Amino acid sequence: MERTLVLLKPGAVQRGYIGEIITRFEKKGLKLVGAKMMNLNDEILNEHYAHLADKAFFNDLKSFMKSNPVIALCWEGLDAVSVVRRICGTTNSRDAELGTIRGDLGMSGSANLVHASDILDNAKVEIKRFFLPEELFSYEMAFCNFLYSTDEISQ
Ligand code: IDP
Ligand code: MG
Repeated sequence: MERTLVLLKPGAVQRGYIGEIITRFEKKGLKLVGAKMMNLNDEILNEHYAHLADKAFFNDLKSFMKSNPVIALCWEGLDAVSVVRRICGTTNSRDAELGTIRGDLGMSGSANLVHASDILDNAKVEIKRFFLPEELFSYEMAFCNFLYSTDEISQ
């Protein structure tokens, strides 16, 4: 099973979509193994968005991410990284497929409601960036035999 990081960005918190977005991941069958509200600062954002440091929108993006608290979530499941990315949709909400979080709930290429780790190696780094080990939980889902086949559960 993989774990991946999701951030509910300031727009999701302000617009009252925390429940709506969490429900989409829950309904899919992902297991929530970590959740907390946080105020982000330059230190964590400079790391988290290091791949965008040379972009003209970098400072605006950081200001936006600091404008309100975010919700950090860690989801677990088979192929969780790619499954969560597909539930979120492509970066620009106006282009994102209908049925995705960004495609259904947003209009912006920047204020696009959610962050989701893009690949497994980055997910591992990002989960450590946002969660202490004791803030992550391991537990059995009582219905996992109905969510996965026996061979999938062991992956
Ligand atoms: P992702 O969130 O879909 O993985 P990234 O390319 O990693 O997309 O960009 C991180 C975040 O930076 C995006 O989610 C979005 O908030 C912001 N961003 C990306 N491209 C643009 C842009 O062209 N203009 C403004 N903001 C952008
Ligand atoms: Mg990204």
